[in-house]
Amino acid sequence: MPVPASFNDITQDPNLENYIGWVWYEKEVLLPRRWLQDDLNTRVVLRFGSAHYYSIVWVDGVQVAEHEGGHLPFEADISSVVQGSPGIPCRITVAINNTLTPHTLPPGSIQYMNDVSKYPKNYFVQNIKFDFFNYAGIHRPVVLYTTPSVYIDDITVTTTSSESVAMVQYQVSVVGSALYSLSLSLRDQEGKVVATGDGPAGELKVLDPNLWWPYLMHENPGYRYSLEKDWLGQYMGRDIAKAASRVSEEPAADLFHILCHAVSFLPTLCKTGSASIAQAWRTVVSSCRRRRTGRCWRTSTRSRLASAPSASPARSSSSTGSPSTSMGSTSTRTRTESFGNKSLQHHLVVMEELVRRDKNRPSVVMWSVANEPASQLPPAAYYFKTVIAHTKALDPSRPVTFVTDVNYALDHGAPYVDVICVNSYFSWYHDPGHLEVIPLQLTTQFENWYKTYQKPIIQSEYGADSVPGLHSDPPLMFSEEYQKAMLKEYHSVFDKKRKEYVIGELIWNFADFMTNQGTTRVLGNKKGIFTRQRQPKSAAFVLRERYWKIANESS
Ligand code: BDP
Repeated sequence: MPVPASFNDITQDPNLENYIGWVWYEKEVLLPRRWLQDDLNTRVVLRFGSAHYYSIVWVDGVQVAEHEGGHLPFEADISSVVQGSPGIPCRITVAINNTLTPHTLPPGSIQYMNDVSKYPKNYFVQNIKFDFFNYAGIHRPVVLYTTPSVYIDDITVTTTSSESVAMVQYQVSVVGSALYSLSLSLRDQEGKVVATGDGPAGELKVLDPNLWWPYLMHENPGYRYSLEKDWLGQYMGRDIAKAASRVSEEPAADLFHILCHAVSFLPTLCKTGSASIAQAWRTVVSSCRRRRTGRCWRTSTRSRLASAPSASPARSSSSTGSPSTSMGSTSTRTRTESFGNKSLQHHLVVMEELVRRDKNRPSVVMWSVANEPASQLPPAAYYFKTVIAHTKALDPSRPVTFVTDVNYALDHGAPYVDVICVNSYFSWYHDPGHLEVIPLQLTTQFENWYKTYQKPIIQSEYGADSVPGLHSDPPLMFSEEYQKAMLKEYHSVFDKKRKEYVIGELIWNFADFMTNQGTTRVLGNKKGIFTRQRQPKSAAFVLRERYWKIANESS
């Protein structure tokens, strides 16, 4: 099986496509001799970009890692296993289980079908209520790398800025020795040093900073500074390491109002499942730039981010959002169970992993901890209070939210978010075919949320399926014309509320994507404004025109 890849989409075997349970990967690798000479104090690390869902890793039969969670990186120091055996290949074995339970993120459950008159013996199905195909396997690259045994484990950079000065706070965590020296230089895009600092924590001052702007908004968008660390570590009296590394740092601006017009995104590609994430992103960025269809992405469910709210993989089941989707219903018991302590503890760890991976990406503007959870259930209050407080403690510099589709009066999580993110499907799941109800229902939705919480609101999903090439005049559901007409109705309300408290609109979805099979899904979800092959539908041109107009108004 190729790595990285979703094993589901690689062959034509339906059993592999729908496989649930343990899969095994194994590979022998010959490590460079210079990594394995003890006196160099080399630390050898095995890193997985992500593996879905629960993984156990062995090197030469010795267990080196165990990881729960399908979307974030994990790694293991394997030095003690591989040191001292130069010239002998080491065997890396990985067991991965993609079974979802009420405590995984996203949650799911296994249902055994015991009626032998209907199903073969030991027959079971995985019940999920989220709307994407549960791709599995080693989804991101696996790498072996080395560091000295004194090494930089983590770096945190935060910025504040005004027109004439930017402050860059940094914190560098060095592991392996208390004896080291560290100096930092901040370089501008032309390579000129604009500020320097010493020691593991401090503040750099940049006069007349070039602030970062999204493209379309500025003649010099995406300006980047580089933070270069030069350090010398000492271990047992010996100099063992000298390293320089770079992170990008872009002084952030308060961009919400002007930024948040674009797409929600599920990073799957045609026939590559959830893998090839770099390529998936390249196509999103390229489509959005070249076709001018957005400058902000809400990354949903798979938690890789761009200039947008970043999402944890938590997608619970919701009560009201998509009653007609074909995901099979998750019982109230499962949903309540998913708010228990076991799920909560796991969720806190997932947020730690997500924030650790992405906190230094200046284009991440907000963390989202869940999509459409059953936040009408009372245990949601404590659950979201805790997850949101934990995320804020991990990163006090960004707002935190989750995406709701629950009625404003019933939602137990909303009091804890900084920005209300609402999904709604007027004229689709509610009042299907009745485009004329959108203005009234959407206006009421916004006014109710604002009246209750006085917080800024983002419409984090709205949309309609369209089968590319299907046309109808007058616009009927599933035609390209209907998708366009739906947009027009939503946009007229956004335009009225945009000047007040509605600070963003994110259509569902960037591109069509694969889901479980069901009676409302035609080879997947067709709410994309692009096809799965990234070709534009008519709706993409409507959005292009709109975002151009908004960008010009605000520049
Ligand atoms: C929303 C979900 C999204 C679905 C969408 C839909 O958040 O994941 O794909 O509905 O049904 O409620 O198209």
